[in-house]
Amino acid sequence: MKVLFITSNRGKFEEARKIGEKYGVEVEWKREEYEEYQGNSLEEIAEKSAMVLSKKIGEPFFIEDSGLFIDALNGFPGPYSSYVFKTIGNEGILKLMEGKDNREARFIAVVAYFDGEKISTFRGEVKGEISKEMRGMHGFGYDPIFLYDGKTFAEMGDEKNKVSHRRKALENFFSSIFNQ
Ligand code: ITT
Repeated sequence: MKVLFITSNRGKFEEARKIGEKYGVEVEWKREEYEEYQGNSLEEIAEKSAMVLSKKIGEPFFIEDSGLFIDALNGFPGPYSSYVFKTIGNEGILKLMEGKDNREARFIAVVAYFDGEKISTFRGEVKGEISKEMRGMHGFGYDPIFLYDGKTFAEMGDEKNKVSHRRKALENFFSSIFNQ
């Protein structure tokens, strides 16, 4: 079974491809920037963006919207994670976190799947902490500053794929759509 993943982010695609393999799903990359609908929740953004894309793409596809939510910053950068990463990056986040005792954070991923007729969404979440400095060479985005069980996601390599928010969202998605 093949399914199209529309994303501009190679890191996301690589992670999804490996997870798909375990489900016998071949995840095919359609590298495309699309206009991301703005909204207050990842579900709203993913669903509305998929709706716009479905008018253009005639076959089944999924997109995934994700973000880092930091407790001490009231959930920032949340739905703005992509923009914040491109502007202030990991160094900027570490600066904002200087002097903060509560370093708890969550990654959340929402998959929106268009089956040719309707859109369904699937969610995944992982809890961790913001590190004090960047560590590790693997992964992408905020991985070097996201601590899970004493290691950053960027230090975990493929181990990250066992516990990530994307893994959980995709598992929900693959198991409910392709495992029937
Ligand atoms: P799309 O084309 O799929 O939208 P994007 O990179 O713009 O790709 P998002 O809008 O979902 O993705 O923004 C998510 C941001 O959060 C982006 O900067 C990612 O680098 C970061 N992010 C998401 N998942 C991550 C993960 O597993 N590890 C590290 N950073 C992550």
